[in-house]
Amino acid sequence: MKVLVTGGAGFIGSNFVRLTLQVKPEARITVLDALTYAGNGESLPADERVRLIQGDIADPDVVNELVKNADVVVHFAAESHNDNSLDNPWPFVHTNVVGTFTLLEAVRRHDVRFHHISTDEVYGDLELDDPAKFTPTTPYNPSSPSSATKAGSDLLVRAWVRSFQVEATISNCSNNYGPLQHVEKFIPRQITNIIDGVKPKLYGAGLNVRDWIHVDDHNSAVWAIIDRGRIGETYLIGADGELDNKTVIEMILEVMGQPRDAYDHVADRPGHDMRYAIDATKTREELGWEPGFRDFAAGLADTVAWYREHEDWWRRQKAEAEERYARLGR
Ligand code: NAD
Ligand code: TDX
Repeated sequence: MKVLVTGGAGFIGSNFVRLTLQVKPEARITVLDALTYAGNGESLPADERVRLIQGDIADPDVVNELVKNADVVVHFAAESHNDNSLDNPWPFVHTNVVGTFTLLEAVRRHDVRFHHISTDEVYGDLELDDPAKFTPTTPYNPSSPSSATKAGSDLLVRAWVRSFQVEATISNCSNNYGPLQHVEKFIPRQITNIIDGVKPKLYGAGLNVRDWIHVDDHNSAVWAIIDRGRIGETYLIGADGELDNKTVIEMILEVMGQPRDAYDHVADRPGHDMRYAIDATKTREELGWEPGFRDFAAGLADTVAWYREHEDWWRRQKAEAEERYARLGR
């Protein structure tokens, strides 16, 4: 099986490549990645079954050539950070919308199976006391330029399935944690701050809730969808991991041997979504998928250990990421 992984030098994509080598040892993997600030070739394992092509998913020539030779395209490439989209939305429109369009045109032309990786933030947010969670029929209601461009890309996929019979599926997953995540994101930012002797930074009061899932559980669900999912369907991926940000910061501090209150409150993110929560019943019942990581505290401790052991991997990103936060006042 020839698998084309877009964005495979990023956080979730590189973990997907690693998982694929284990669960599909016969697969040959081509990673197409622009190696933006968020991509790192060193995240990929050195293995003769994996090759990295540096290129832009919005470049039809590069995309056509690679899609033509693939059996399945798994599309992770994206601009993925909300704070950056508030600073400069254009790369989000380029990659998330134009890039996804370019891939869809190529899979349509060459009749190749496509799986689109999306996010729960396309549904907007929930109130803290809302008994409902997001389901595959929740109306789209994105808040930020990042979520709006991801929502736009999902709608393009749906239209290409219906109008052009493209063989595609979509997954919308909740917040991922684990190794190889860029230090701009919430959990790695706090871990690496503490390693550097800097206090963690909590936006606003920290009551916002995210539904945490280990990156390997996200990726095992992606394979379940590619293997057994129905064409044209949307599958939600989540592991019932709701926690507020204040609690997560306190847990990180505790794992790292610091007082639980040794963090700073900083300015809130404009338009900050209050709560995300996934109902993954359809994915569990229809595909027989179950998350393997059920103990967030243990997964967090492993993640802390990974960042302690891989300073050479993240050190290069850290100063630049903190400079961007300093400009945003966060
Ligand atoms: P990431 O920012 O770590 O990685 C994105 C990768 O895409 C990088 O390697 C980058 O170089 C590459 N890329 C960006 N623009 C490109 C372009 N024009 N052409 C080719 N490559 C390009 O992101 P991530 O956290 O790994 O997220 C991957 C996907 O999963 C995204 O679609 C995101 O919306 C989705 N998702 C993420 C989360 C999360 O918690 N991180 C949760 C749900 C869904
Ligand atoms: O320093 C921080 N302090 C803080 O309190 C940072 C960086 C974040 N936060 C808060 C904001 C959010 O409520 O933590 C929460 C998580 O923030 P992010 O890691 O930026 O993730 P989020 O905005 O929830 O978006 C994530 O989930 C949806 C992914 O980054 C997206 O790619 C995915 O689409």
